[in-house]
Amino acid sequence: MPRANDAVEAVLLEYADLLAILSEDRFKPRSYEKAARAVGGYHADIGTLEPAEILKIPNVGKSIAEKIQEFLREGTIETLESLRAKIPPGVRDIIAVPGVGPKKAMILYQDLGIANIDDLRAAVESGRIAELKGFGARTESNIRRGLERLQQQTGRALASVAMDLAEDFIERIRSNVDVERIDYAGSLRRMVETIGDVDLLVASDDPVPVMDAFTGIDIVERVLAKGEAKSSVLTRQGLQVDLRVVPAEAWGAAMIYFTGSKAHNIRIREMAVRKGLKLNEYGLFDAKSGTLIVAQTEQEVYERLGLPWIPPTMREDRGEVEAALDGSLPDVLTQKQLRGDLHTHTNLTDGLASLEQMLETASAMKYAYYAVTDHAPNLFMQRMTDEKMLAQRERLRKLQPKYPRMTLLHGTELNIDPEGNVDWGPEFLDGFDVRVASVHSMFGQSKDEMTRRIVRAMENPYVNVIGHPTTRKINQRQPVEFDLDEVFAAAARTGTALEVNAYPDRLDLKDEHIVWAKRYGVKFAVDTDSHATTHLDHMRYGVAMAQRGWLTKDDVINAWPLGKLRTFLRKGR
Ligand code: DGT
Ligand code: CA
Ligand code: CA
Ligand code: ZN
Repeated sequence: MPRANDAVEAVLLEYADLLAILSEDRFKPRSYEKAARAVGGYHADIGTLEPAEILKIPNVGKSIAEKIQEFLREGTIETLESLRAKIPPGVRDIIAVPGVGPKKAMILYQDLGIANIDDLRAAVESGRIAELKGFGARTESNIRRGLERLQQQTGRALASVAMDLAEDFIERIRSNVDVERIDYAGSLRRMVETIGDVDLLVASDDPVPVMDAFTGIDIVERVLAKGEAKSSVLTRQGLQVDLRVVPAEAWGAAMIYFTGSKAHNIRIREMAVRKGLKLNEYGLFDAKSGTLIVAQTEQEVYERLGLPWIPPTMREDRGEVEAALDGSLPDVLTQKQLRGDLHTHTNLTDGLASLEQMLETASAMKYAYYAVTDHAPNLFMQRMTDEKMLAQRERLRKLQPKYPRMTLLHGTELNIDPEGNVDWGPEFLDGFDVRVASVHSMFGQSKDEMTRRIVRAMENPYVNVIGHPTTRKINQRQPVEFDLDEVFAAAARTGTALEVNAYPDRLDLKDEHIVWAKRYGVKFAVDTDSHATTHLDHMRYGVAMAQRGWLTKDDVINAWPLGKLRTFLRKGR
């Protein structure tokens, strides 16, 4: 079962949005939003907590705790219902349009009766918005652009969202019917950064009960199609899930077919044809006689085509088939090869968990080293001071004996200012084991300025890793612009690693950029940027992105033994 935390997070976020639209209080919505994030990232299942324990969740005060309990007990919150009664649900969607915001959404609703995105689109087209008091032509064109961006985004879910959903479906189907095999395929298995729909594959000789179990799951909103071989449903969160039932004997061929990508499939099907074979979802056949040759495992099918097994994350027809043929397919990074995480936060800044909680969770991941990298002072919201940083270092040293197998590294996440400088001078920086540096402000600089800014930061002999280099947030914020060739060349030259940030909204650098940077000899750090204990598990998304970028353990500094890592971090100082 999924944790109740997700449902509570969603309901508190809705509460925050509705308050932002309806109340004059600027702080209250923010406190609900913070509580929502805290619950979402909390290590324990909130459904199992006693009231006193709920109060211990960061950012959850008495009033919010009571609402959470009411929700867990009743399935809803009375005061939320009364807020919901005041405005149509579509108004909440409007505040998600870049350029609108809660106050404007309320005016649009009150003055023009705009109650959903479609109304808003019509109003923009008719020019009515520019005439509204306090809006004007500029706001209207901002909203128009916001709507366009929204259109590009909708329909594709974050890989993490799709993964949680897929795993939930798999578990529920398994607990209801006896299936020989069940797994996810499609773009999710290839770990593309966003997912159009989830594709599930089941091996069974008895499809009817499987389909019944699938379409009967309570998070299914609508059944789009139901047959013996294939069914499709729409979930309540609006994501489509396809399920296909195949005979167990054809599992491997079906997995290859439905994992895709389409381009990869076409490539290997052509290879089959040239060998006088025929490849489809039922197996690999002799083209003339139609006799089945192999179908049961992916391995067998690839092998018969003269290829090694190709990891799903590489099946994009980006040269993997050619590389496999000439024996140069790299052994891409695996999660087991990672020896540590070099970018994580605690509640000393904006993390949700204490240092002790983060270390406990990290040690369960069997890391050989682990870096704590809380935000440096120039991110003013985080109220960091030199004293706090030094006190944390002291605390970390005291905790070290508890973890004989995991070396605790003290680091920080520096802020790269518009000129490329960072928070501290050499003396203070020297006290850290590792320093990540990231752009957290002035995203709108020109391409030249941004290039100079990042290169300058990398030339700092203490900056080891550039955190989330393009600062994009998938479906939320565009990447900043810089000259990729110049930055990648400088990263290689200065011995600065570029991050592959595993946080599912970021995935930054992304696959194409990784491939590109690797050609310059850049080294990478695959990090979670965790702000909660549950985030440490996001490493899988970073590993997948690294695989999609064809990285091996030699390219990734946190796959190296500590001694080699330490040498890299010294940057020749
Ligand atoms: P998505 O859902 O847009 O994120 O991307 P995919 O790759 O999951 O695409 P989807 O769901 O349409 O199909 C799943 C896989 O099934 C796809 O990767 C390859 C295979 N497939 C689907 N339709 C075709 C087809 O017409 N020809 C071939 N060769 N393969 C197909
Ligand atoms: Ca799909
Ligand atoms: Ca599909
Ligand atoms: Zn960070």
